[in-house]
Amino acid sequence: MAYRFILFERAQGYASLTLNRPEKLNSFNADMHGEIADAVTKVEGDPAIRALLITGAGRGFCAGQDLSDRVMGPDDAPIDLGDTLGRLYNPLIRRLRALPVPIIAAVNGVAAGAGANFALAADLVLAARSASFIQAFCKLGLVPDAGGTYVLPRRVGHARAMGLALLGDKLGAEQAETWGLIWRCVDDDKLMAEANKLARHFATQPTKGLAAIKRALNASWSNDLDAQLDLERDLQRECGRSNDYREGVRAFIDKRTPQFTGS
Ligand code: LHQ
Repeated sequence: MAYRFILFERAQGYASLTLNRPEKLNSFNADMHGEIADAVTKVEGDPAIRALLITGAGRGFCAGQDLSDRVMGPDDAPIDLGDTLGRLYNPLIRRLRALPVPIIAAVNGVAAGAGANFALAADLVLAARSASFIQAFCKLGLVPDAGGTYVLPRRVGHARAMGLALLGDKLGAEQAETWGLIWRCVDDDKLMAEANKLARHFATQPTKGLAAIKRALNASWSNDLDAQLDLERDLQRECGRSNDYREGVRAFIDKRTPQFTGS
């Protein structure tokens, strides 16, 4: 599939996906969703891709749904937004969450609406100091989607989640880091170097173990302790059978740097 609205590159054991409609602040349209879905399928199907880096071209990360697709005249029947979520956004968020490699979002500028929650679906969110997050939905009479109502209270607590969702104010990257919404905020000119460094690091790590960590931590939001202990047991059993576990122990004993293959 030829891409028009994203860039997708593979290098050094990881893939980079860049939202590429800078003149519209990389807002989502249906074709862009199709291209992202195709790229995610490539990541899922290629064991040589051991991390995924997501960013935006130009001055913004992503301004959410392209609203110029959504303009209605007074006599038009309402568009079924539930259908848009069910077909496009929800599968995307579910697939990112289930992707068995770490996902890094490098938020280079404003991330608004579904664009903010798309970024927050990554496993590690790095943001440029000048970047911001806006739960813009309330200004349109909508509810935070793309996982927003799930992830916000869990990361920042109920009071701050309510404030962000009901007011739709801009949250700067530094505050987002202080509140625990994102992993780290870095100087603008360091963002891509830091994000690529992280992706390169993950590409040399025990990929199956990292996937298991991602699964376990994500599952912990809805599991009780018993279920989580059982899950840890099952995942550890799988991890203990991996070549990378064998290599990690061997390298420790030999006092050398492990050479993980992701197998
Ligand atoms: C845009 C957009 C945009 C089109 C900037 N669309 N053109 C909704 C419905 C369906 C189902 C799924 O769920 C959703 C979820 C959602 O995502 S709803 C929330 C949608 N997003 C927003 O409400 C954010 C709208 N954008 C803004 O509030 C501002 O653009 C922000 C605060 C993001 C950035 O402000 P500025 O830095 O001042 O940039 P700007 O407003 O001048 O935008 C630059 C251009 O990008 C401009 O085009 P123009 O031709 O005038 O230069 C905007 O019209 C365009 N743009 N967001 N979502």
